[in-house]
Amino acid sequence: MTDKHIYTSLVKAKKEGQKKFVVLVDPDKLSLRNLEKTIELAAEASVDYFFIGGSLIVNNMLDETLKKIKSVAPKIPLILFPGNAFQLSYRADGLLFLSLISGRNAELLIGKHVITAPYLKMSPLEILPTGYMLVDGGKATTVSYISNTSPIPANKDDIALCTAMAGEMLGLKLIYLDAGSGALNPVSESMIENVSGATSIPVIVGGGIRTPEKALANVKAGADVVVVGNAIEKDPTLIKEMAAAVHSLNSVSKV
Ligand code: 1GP
Repeated sequence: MTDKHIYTSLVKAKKEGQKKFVVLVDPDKLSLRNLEKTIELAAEASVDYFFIGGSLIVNNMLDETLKKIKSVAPKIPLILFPGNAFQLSYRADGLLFLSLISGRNAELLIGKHVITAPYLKMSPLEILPTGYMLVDGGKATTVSYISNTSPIPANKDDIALCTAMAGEMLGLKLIYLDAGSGALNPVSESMIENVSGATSIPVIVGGGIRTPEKALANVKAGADVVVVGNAIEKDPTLIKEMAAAVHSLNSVSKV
């Protein structure tokens, strides 16, 4: 366990205008060799966190992946981003306890949470209650299919804003705006601006971010945390530029 204060550090960073960059690792998609390279590059680029998860983890690599990351980059906290209730491992530091607030599937709003609560209560993981909002990214996603929910239309900033406000009022601690893995269109800057302007909790943004320019535009629009998965799986060397783009605002705000 490297960090038991993930949420405290996220809130502090938000207050100070320090932006965080996350590499999402889907244990199903990376070979162990690629994984090692990705972790080394992430450590060099001062990536802030790893999110570990996928909609379906079918190859039983979750524990192996966590073990590998811990051995190569022990200082970067590992946060589970579970696609379902089975994606649990005590090797991680924290867990996004996701409530799919953009959808109307009661199981994913509260049902699965009731089932997993006693296990999580006993676990050493830091639990991070997260309002998860799926936004239309221009193509059907696994999450949308599996969850049997429709995403928020990409141009409906008002729906996103009210959903995030309600999530915060319900006591959720983080908002995650996600266009879905490999989205054709990432979440728009205007939606990010609206959501972050209407809430005071940290806002995580991911899905379809392929360039450092878009990562930078997102933090300028108000994202506190930027998550990239697919683009880095395809080209791990992107990590450096992506992290630098997100962190570039940090030095500006420190001056
Ligand atoms: C998906 O937000 C993540 O849930 C990351 O998406 O893989 O498209 O970067 P990408």
